[in-house]
Amino acid sequence: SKKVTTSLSKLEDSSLAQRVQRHVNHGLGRDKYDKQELFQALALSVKEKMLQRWRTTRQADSQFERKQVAYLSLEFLMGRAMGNAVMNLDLLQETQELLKAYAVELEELEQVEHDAGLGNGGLGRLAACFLDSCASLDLSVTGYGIRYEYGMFAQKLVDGFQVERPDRWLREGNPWEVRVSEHNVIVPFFGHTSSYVDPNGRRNVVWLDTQDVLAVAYDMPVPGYKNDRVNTLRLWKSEATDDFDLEEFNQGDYTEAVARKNMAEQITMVLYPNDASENGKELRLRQQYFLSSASLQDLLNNWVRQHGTDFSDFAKFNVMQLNDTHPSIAIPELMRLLIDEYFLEWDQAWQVVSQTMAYTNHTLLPEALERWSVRMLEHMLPRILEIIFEINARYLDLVAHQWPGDEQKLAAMSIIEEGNEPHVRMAYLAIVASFSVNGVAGLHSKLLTSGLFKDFYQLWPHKFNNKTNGVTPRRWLANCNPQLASLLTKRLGNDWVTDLSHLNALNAFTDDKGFIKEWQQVKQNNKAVLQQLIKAECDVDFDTNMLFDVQVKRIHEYKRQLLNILHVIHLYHQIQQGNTSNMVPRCVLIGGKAAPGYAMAKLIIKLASNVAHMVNSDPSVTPFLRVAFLPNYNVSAMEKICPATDLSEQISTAGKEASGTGNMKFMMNGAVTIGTLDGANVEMLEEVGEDNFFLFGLTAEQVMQQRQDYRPQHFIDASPALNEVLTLIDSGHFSLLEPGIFSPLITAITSCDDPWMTAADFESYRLSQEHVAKVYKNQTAWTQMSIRNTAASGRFSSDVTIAKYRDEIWKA
Ligand code: DL6
Repeated sequence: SKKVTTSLSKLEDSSLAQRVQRHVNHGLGRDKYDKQELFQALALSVKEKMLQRWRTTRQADSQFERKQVAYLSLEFLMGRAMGNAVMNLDLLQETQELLKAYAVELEELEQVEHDAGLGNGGLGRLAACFLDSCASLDLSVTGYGIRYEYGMFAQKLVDGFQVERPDRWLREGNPWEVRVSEHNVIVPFFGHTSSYVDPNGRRNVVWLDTQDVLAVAYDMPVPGYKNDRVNTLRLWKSEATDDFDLEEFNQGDYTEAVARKNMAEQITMVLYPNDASENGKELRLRQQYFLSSASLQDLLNNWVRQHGTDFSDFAKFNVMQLNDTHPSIAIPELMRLLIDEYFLEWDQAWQVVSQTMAYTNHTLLPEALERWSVRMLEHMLPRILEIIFEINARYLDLVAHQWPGDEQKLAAMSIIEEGNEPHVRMAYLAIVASFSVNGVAGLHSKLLTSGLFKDFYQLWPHKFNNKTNGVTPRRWLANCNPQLASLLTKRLGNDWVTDLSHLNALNAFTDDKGFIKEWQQVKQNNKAVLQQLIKAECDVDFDTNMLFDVQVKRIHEYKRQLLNILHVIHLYHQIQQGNTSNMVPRCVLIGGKAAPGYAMAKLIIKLASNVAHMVNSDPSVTPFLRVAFLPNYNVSAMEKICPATDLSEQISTAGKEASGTGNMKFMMNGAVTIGTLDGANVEMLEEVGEDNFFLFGLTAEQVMQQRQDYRPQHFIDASPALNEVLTLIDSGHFSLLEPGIFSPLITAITSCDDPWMTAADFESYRLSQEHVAKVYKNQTAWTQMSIRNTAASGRFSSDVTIAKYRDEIWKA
């Protein structure tokens, strides 16, 4: 091992330039190479620079017996790795210098890297931000996820309709990953259970005749910011086991063997693209169990290697953070491994499980709360279902003790939802087994304890806590907005990169004319970059002198892109009427993916596209308004969008958006928010003050009250503007070739059952937008608001969030 270390450190010592040259010359073996190949050579070289640090990190973590955190998540929306790695490893200058020999800019090379789109949106990107913060805070945290062959689908627009295309992100290989077969484990599926009494009189259960799948680890390095730590993101790939193939083969059933092999490999083939509704599919459950089992076996193997099979101290050195309920099947799986494989008694095993599991909830939407049919579990994971039943029986004893004779309470709180088709409520299972349950913003956590999980809060108030989300300032400020970053560093020094509270000091410069000018110049330059992107992707001309008004996120009714479009139509109508005197010219950008099966979301995209087309093709309108729907919104697009945005749209129905994290990225980059009192908007407003935030709309409480007797027509009658807009859509003005296509949207807005209350908030939104225009006309006042937003964004660094997880949950 010493020898390996020495040769590795030699490898680290050789310059990046030498290494790139070697990869180009020997790796590619030819004189001609394209940008993709040069990118691969550079990525391999940067990875080599990390190898020694990676190894040292692993050794140090095991030697010093630090508490290890496993962050279990079905999604890690990492985006591109190059820019981040070069910055965190402090290789920027060296890289820029060496690339001169190849006559290429680093930025150009970065563009050819495929996004690692292993997530849907907020939840997956949060996991990625957390990994960066954990490494930068020198915490021993391993991310465990799935190496999907196909990540989040690529979105194309055809005649304004979303079309999904497969995302083969691994086509060119992934230079950052290392396949580590020594960590392979076997994950069982199907089969049946049987019990026997051993010579000591203990009843043991065995899970027999299983169909086994091999889990192969692919490690990705996660470098901390200039601190020598390199943590690991371990992604599991499913493969057929050799044994399995052989057995079938020997029976002469070759075709069947190959078909089964495909079944095994299917598990990690594709990411489910639903962000806010449960998937309910058998393959999804397989993915969840596969990830959970492989990761737990890995953790237990590590433990046993160092400590043997005494697990009494396990919880002292291990904690598992469950990113939503997606990996919560890990709870019965850890019970199974401890009881069936290591022969712990139930109570001992439960002690371990309930002291190591912590659960983060990311949604209040009932349609996103996972439930698995008992029937499906019984077939696919029979031993796991037995354990869930046992957990439930013991827990219900406790409930019965707390609320004697209250049968209704028992049924309401049971992990098993009875009925024609009984289901396991995964959130309840997660709460019962976890020592910590957290929401992701103050309002969200409050709504959890006062609503969705009220009974559980009564039973175990100590378990519940809030951890407001954050985003990493390395990717979302330092790396994506280099011009603003250098302006900040010039004024404040560069400690802000690791302690974002330093940005507060910007408030001292809000009256500094020179500073204001520089700030404006940076924004202009960033707008020019986005202008080019919009031209290239949408063939729409954005004008950098106009206000850039942006809403990018998954398309969902609760996020209310529809409200935004209604306002755009209102502006369009006003312009056509010649009412432009108070108008500020603006470019409206909307982007985001709809879940493939979500018809309303897809219709909203179609409306945005059609409206954009009408607006952009009317020369009397374009001096005041331009609209683009950007296809295939992803992490890399956001890196160009948030630095260039003036106005950030965070307009969800209050009480529906758990936190939001895009809102924080915009704020950090000096956009001013127009938003409702929802999710983390509430805390952003608290930080920046009402004068620097365009607030509108019903509160969460008012939304709940309104729901009792909602009359959208009342709001439509009271708002001539809304009336005009709905009439215009209804007239077919935006659907000349597709008559009636948008009527489901009108029906939704005018329905008393509209849970998103678009009509109720329209007028307040419109007035707030008028206020935006008024302020924007005074460029100095606007810039001061912009500066104050960046200044107040320190609390939304994921470093702050992770420090709280570390101190209050992980105790690491
Ligand atoms: O916590 C990260 C992110 C929040 O910022 C969003 O508000 C929330 O919608 C999102 N939740 C999901 C739902 N998935 N599930 N379950 O993506 O989490």
